[in-house]
Amino acid sequence: MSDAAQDMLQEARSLLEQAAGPEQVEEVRVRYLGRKGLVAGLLAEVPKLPPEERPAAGRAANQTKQAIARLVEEATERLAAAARPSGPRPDPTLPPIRPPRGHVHPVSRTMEEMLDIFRTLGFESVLGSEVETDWYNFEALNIPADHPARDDWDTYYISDKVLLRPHMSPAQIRVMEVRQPPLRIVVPGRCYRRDTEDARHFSMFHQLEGLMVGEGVNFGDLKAVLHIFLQRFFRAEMNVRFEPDFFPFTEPSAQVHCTCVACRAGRSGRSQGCQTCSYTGWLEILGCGMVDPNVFEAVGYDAERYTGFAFGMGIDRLAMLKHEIPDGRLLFQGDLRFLRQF
Ligand code: 2NL
Repeated sequence: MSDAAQDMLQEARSLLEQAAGPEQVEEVRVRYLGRKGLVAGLLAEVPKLPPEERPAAGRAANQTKQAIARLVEEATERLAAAARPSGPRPDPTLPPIRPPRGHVHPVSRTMEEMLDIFRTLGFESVLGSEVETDWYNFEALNIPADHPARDDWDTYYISDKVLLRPHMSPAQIRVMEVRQPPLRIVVPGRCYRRDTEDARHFSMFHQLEGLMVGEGVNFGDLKAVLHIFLQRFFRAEMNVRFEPDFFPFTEPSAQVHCTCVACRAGRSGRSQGCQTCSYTGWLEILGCGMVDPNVFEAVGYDAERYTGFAFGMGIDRLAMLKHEIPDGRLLFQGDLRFLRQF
């Protein structure tokens, strides 16, 4: 093969090896094998040579042409192979891969269940803000600045007069400010308290408060609503016990106890109790009372005409009792091995 033909083949080979796509291979093919390409130029030179050199030159030119054509084919095949997906082909008859599906958190579920029960008793649910002012958190609730009861709700302050709510009452005050009785509302949500965390105390927790205001609303109504609620929530017959207590915003106030849901001592004939009820047979389940007239005055209600009751209970605590969760911190640590059980 002539030097010129040799060089041409070498050059074409190196260009084809570097080709990164079919367009580049095609460019090389046109450059060498096209009608006006370099190989055609080589062949056109043959008749101009002395007669004895023509056969060899012609053979060299034709061999170069075939060699480059083969290289072009190889390069095309190499690029096609690289572009083909590797591994097994997808099977379109298989069911689709579904993204993992989450589910409702046990505290949210408990909250929904509670709201459902109160809804059947005529209570609508209302939401409020987690950041509230001193007025809604304390002043309107008959807790003046120097009152020792403030210590019970010591919480996180954002400024002198703005703080994270330590209970759900602010949302209820806001509803009373803009609506007249009769009123039946429940407000669920997150609250904050400065607390040392343990199995039953958290600096963030969920509470549900309720309020009923109207003419002639009395303590008997309060007892009936709470008794019905507890029996529906725990799906069991329950004894309830009201014990005098104190809250600045209710008078009289009571602490409500109910049959221990873990051992049902008292209702089952057993009387020993268990660890959950500290061997008393009773669970301290919520606080309540008749709304203090000072609260009605703060929101502009006629305290001579209207009476009402209010109550508050921990949603996390009810979820723990219902599902026998021994340590409430499990609810908020986000460990899916725990949460997937609900
Ligand atoms: C408890 C007790 C309670 C209330 C909350 C309330 C709200 C207004 C007016 C009067 Cl707007 N009272 N809320 C009343 C009694 C008890 O919660 O032990 N919570 C964990």
